[in-house]
Amino acid sequence: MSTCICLGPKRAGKTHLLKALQDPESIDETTFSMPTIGTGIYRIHFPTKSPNGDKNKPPPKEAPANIPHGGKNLPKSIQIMEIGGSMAPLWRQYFEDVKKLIYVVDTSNLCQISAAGVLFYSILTEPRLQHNTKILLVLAKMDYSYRQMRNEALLMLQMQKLQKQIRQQVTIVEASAVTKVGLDPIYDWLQRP
Ligand SMILES: Nc1nc2c(ncn2[C@@H]2O[C@H](COP(=O)(O)OP(=O)(O)O)[C@@H](O)[C@H]2O)c(=O)[nH]1
Ligand SMILES: [Mg+2]
Repeated sequence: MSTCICLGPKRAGKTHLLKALQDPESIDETTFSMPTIGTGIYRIHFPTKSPNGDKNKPPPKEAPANIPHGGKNLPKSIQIMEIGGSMAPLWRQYFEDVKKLIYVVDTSNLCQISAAGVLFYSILTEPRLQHNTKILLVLAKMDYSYRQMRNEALLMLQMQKLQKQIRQQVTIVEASAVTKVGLDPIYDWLQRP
């Protein structure tokens, strides 16, 4: 079975982001996540896009999501596996048949960001992720005023150099689990085949 996995350094914001995607209301600036030990599984239901409804709200569990997206048969939910940051040496065990890979970087953590780029590079050069894996880079915690701006963050991650050396197309989204910025493009990316 093909999978979607979420990776990134410790405390980058993976759990917060996945919980916010599951239920935007469950996260605010006071929410605290314990470090993920091992792995965690999140089933994310895509919000139905009604013209006047709250786009960020996932559909109620029972009601069928009956608004097809442009007539296409897009999935209504997706399962994502978070692999805890402390498991980085073991990430490779999970690289079999990965369809989508989300890499989360904390833009407010200057000490971590360069190392996060090195780790990202080592993932993208992994042979099993060369062909059918779609990559999403999430610049997380964009609500912090002292975060790195998009361009600085990409510079510190050495994205330009990295994109020249890898085959995969990397989609980049700025996001915050607190303000919900960026959740919509992430839903779209997850839902696309
Ligand atoms: N302000 C803010 N803080 C966040 C956000 N995401 C995560 N955090 C904080 O960072 C901590 C670690 O996040 P967590 O999701 O557990 O990181 P993980 O180790 O990558 O799963 C959380 O306890 C929050 O305090 C965000 O979008 N905005
Ligand atoms: Mg976690």
